[in-house]
Amino acid sequence: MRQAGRSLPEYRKVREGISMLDACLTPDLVAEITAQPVRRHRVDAGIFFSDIVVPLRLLGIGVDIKPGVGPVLDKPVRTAADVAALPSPELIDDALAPISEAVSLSVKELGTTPLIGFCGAPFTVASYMVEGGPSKQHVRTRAMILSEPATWHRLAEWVAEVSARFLAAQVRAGARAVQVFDSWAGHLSVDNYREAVAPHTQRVFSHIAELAPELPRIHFAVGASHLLPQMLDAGASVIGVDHRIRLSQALSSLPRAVPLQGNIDPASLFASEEARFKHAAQVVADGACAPGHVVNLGHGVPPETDPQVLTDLVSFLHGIRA
Ligand code: 1CP
Repeated sequence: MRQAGRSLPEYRKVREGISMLDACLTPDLVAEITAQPVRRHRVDAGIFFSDIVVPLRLLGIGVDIKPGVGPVLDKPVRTAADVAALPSPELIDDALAPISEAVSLSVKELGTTPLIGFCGAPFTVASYMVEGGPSKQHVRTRAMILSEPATWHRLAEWVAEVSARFLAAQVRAGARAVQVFDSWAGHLSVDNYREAVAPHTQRVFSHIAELAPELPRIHFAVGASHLLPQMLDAGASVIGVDHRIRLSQALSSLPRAVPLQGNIDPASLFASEEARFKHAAQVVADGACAPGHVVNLGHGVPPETDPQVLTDLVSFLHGIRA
């Protein structure tokens, strides 16, 4: 999950004096940061150190990740003319070398531990483009879907093409699973999701499925318990589940049984150890209903998390499996 590294002193040390997006485009630094949480916590997979807005930077769009805020764009994309002025998506192929190199180095650094590649899904990335930065309700983006559907579809198609190429580069360079983050899709109704979002996310998944049919394709959103069947339909083979719904409930809402990921409440990292382990054990027991369960938090690691709490949680979870 996002930002496991952010709570680590060794992460803060190597990031000193370098901006987030510059760090993402420095391959040996990416490999080091990707490996840090794996070395320390002994988790079973690493997640590529990058961000969902890195493809925008690669295409020359003015975007920065402001510390303590998140991705911010110089010029929001709000009209048909703004969308028409975006660079052609294929141009990203000429800028992907630092990503391919960073993945290759990360894979080498991780040894036998697999690397998970990722990208942002069209709705979530487009929401940063339309809003101009992080937002609580994504109102302008959802308004565009309602009143300017043609502009919306062109923008979502653009993001899908760019994200798919960014993710495909990671797969070609050795990522062993992919995760598509549609973090903010939970704000959409089922109808809006199905009509305005699913066809574009499907484009991302089908691109990867054609390239590497056997690779697990994880799909994740926050607060999206009502959308899980549609998220599976969009072409995923594993469904990420936040902490709001039991895994058994998530599974029974799906048209077919697939492996699940996630579900440990990030708030449990701040609870007593007894309560945390009890909760984690319940999640693992409930996850046994699915044909597979990638044990994970239901969302990112809060930056103020005590790293030792994560190390001890991983060790507790490995003990359950043994
Ligand atoms: O643990 C890791 O470092 C993994 C790499 C990773 C991933 C998978 C980062 C690094 N970002 C992401 C994905 C990402 N980025 C998502 C989807 C996953 C999720 O929901 O958590 C989203 C929504 C973003 C956008 C983003 N980037 C935010 C959220 C802002 C908001 O709207 O609330 C933030 C804070 C960032 C910055 C960022 N990305 C990654 C890191 C380590 C950081 C923090 C940078 C820093 O402070 O040094």
